[in-house]
Amino acid sequence: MSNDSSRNFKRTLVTSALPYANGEIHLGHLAGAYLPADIYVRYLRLRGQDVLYICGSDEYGVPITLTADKLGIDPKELVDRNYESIRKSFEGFGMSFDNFSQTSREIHTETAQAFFIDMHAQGLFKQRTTKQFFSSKQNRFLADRYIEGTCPRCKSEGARGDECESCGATYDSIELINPQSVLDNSPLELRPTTHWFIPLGDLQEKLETFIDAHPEWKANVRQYCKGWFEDGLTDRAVTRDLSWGVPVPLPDHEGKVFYVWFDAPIGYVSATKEWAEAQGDAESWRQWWQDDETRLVHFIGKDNIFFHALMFPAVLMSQSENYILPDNVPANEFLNLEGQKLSTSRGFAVWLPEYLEKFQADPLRYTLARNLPETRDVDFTWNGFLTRNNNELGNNFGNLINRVFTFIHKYFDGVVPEWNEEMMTDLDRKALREVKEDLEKWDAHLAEFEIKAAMEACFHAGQVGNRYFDESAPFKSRKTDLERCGHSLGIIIQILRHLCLMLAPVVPFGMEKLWSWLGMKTELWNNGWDEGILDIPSGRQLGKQEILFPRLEQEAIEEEIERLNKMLED
Ligand code: B3M
Ligand code: ZN
Repeated sequence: MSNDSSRNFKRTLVTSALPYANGEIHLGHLAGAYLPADIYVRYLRLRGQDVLYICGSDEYGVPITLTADKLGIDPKELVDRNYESIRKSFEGFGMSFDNFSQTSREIHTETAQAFFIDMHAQGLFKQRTTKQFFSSKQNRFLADRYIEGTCPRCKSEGARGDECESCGATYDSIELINPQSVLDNSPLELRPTTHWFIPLGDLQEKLETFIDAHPEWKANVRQYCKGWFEDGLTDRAVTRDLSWGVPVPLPDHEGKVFYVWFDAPIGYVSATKEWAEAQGDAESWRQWWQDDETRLVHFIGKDNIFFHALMFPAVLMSQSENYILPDNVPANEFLNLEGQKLSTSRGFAVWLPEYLEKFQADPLRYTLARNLPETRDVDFTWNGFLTRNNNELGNNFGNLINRVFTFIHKYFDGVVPEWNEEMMTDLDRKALREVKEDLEKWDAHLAEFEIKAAMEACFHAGQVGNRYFDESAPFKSRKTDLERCGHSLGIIIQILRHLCLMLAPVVPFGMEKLWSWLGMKTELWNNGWDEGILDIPSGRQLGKQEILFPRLEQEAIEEEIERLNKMLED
């Protein structure tokens, strides 16, 4: 591979941010942490690299208990339900995780607790007592999200625990006037409570050295880190007074659990352990986390940078056992929808389960991949989706594939016609050279996480294929020079083989089919590259094709646009 940094590594561990099990997946999630990671992982598999792709749902935190309370069900029931639904829609979208776990599983409790105990035993945490609101009626401390009162600034009522919706002020909940529980309006009192803090301030120098060693990281990630260093890192509590979470594994600390951002990233480790156990080699997780020849890559959205670039590395470097640190944290910016910010609370989003009820995964994967928020926020529009599907996926790629296969089946019994060096013209050579160069560019860009640029090269190769088809005109030579006609088709089959490699990580459903129609013997996702870069010889029997990327009519998206418009009016 062209990537310099990958040369010293034996294997790559890729993670996508663990989605909160508090609702469904929407397009914003996909464009941020999921599709780019899946494309990258499929690319590595295609290139024959040893890669493990880990994810799972993030199942603790206050929003989960709030939702569960509202529905009158147990938090565990809620997260199990949501887990199942998220897992299913990721599967429909073609996410190729090696393991998709849950942080509410036993293996995660054990793993997260072991991380905590290790740091505690080394005396690395600071213990501090602060005052927090307590409901004597419910006999528990309340998180900010459960507290309401009079705004300390504008004095309006019904202000939330840490911010006022009337005046927009944010504050510490202890400043709130007449604090009450949102659950039963009972009055609250301040009581002392003890928590453990990770001393990020003390670790700042080490973290700066770590970030400085990665000038190749995306500018946005480095920029954010620089800002936090300038402000100075502060101690962060890793525990909370809640009932839903990983229990703090110390005596006499009932009612205390880990702060969800402490345990969630450890979920990557737990999910790897779970995977290793399922493989029948429980200890093999170590090679993915504790061997310096493993490269760790976290795909996330920009709102998760702090925790993946600083907080989790701080935890990893504080363990007494050796853990590798992330080699890269390719964070994406945000996706907007029809020119507006997504809003999950208002439901202004495109939800994956609903999308999959009506459409195929490939067109969405393609559309998002062509317009990823790699360096700036981008906009998704349904009309853009339609155009990409019909003009690019359909015309530039699908039609070309379909025309060539139809032609070969009709006039050459579906066998790759004779094509050879003696018959090569400048036109043939130029086309083959161009797609080869596109493939090389594609490869170099993907190795650097530059998916959009890789897609440009792929799109260009499609244009080369179409132009070659028109200019070599087998549909004319068929009547005048059947040998020339066959030779041209042989060349186009080579072009399709290039396209198949380049499109495979992005539209895997379609390309797995094309791969088999091309009569490839090896598994696409197990170093298919090595076969894919070789000529497809004359005489090979091709499979029977079908339409890969059907056209979509305007009506198909009208309903979606209307639904969103209505939501904006409400
Ligand atoms: N669940 C936040 C998010 O989905 C959080 C990520 C955890 S990654 C360890 O944006
Ligand atoms: Zn206010």
